[in-house]
Amino acid sequence: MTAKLVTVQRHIMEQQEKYPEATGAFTHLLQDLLLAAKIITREVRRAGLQNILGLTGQTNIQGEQVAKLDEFANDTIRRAMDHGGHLCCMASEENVDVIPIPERYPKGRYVLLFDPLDGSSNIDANVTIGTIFSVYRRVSKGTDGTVEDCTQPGTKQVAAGYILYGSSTMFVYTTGNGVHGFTLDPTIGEFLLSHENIRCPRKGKIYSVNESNYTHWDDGTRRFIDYLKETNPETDRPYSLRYVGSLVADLHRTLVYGGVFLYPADRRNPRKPKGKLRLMYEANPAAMIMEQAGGRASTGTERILAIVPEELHQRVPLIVGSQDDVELYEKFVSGGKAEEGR
Ligand code: AHM
Ligand code: MG
Repeated sequence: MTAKLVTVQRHIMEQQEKYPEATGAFTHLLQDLLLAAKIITREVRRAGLQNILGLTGQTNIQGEQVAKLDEFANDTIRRAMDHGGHLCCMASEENVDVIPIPERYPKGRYVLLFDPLDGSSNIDANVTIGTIFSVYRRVSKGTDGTVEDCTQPGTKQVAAGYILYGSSTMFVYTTGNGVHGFTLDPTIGEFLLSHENIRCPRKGKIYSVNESNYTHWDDGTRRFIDYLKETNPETDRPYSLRYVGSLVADLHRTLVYGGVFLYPADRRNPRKPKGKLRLMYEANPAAMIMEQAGGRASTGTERILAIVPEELHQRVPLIVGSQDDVELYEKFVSGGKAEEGR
């Protein structure tokens, strides 16, 4: 006998049954998102065969070039989510303002934040990309959601997850009861449970960072990376370096194999004084997932989930991964010695 067969829909319903007050709205919300995931998967898989690679010629709120697939993924999620009656508003990394629910549709009590296609600079080279999202409960009064609903601290997330368009498509999510992974079986169009209750190893052997930014980092970060390159007596070899350049892919590997992913602040780079990754669309969902798997997520000095957001598109340093590796980083940036982290 191999593992039990469970669809993601069934799993989500079983999770919700633990909450007697649940109305089913949240289950429907995730189901609508899964539809978008399947449609984006279809387009990503055929991207080289149709005219959807390359750039639209537009620049997004982040000042980055918008790829055609970015735009497609953003539109697909909006179209799948705006009419179900579960959301009061959405916010996307690709849009300047909060996305309202159109007048003609009912409004609900949840808020969806998402990066529709993370790692989009990798698309044309056929490298793994992903979608990453967070769900919150609305806090504002009135019918339409507001920016206040979209800028809650990460501790208020009711769910977080990502879809990884890799060698297979995976859906990984948490509602605060562990982290569960599902693999899309393209022959039946269903996500099936493949990774139940994922646990991030307490300590890893891999670090993941864009090291070309080394000269722009603070001393603690540089010393930490130098330290990881020394021989580790526990393994008799240095940490290995792996960097895809798609957060969702680097996060997934870190979750499964352990280790540490870093996108620190570039203190001497005026373009990235607070790092590159976005608190609301990338850091918070990554942090909830990692903490739920037994790992840790930090700016180096502060728990990611405890940050009180100042604005929708805020950037933060993100250091996420195995508990021991992230704690060791924190010791380095606070001026502690390497030996203390052993
Ligand atoms: P994007 O949301 O525009 O795709 O940018 C975010 C991406 C992350 O996926 C990845 O971790 C990071 O940017 C890579 O940045 P860099 O090219 O500076 O290493
Ligand atoms: Mg993006």
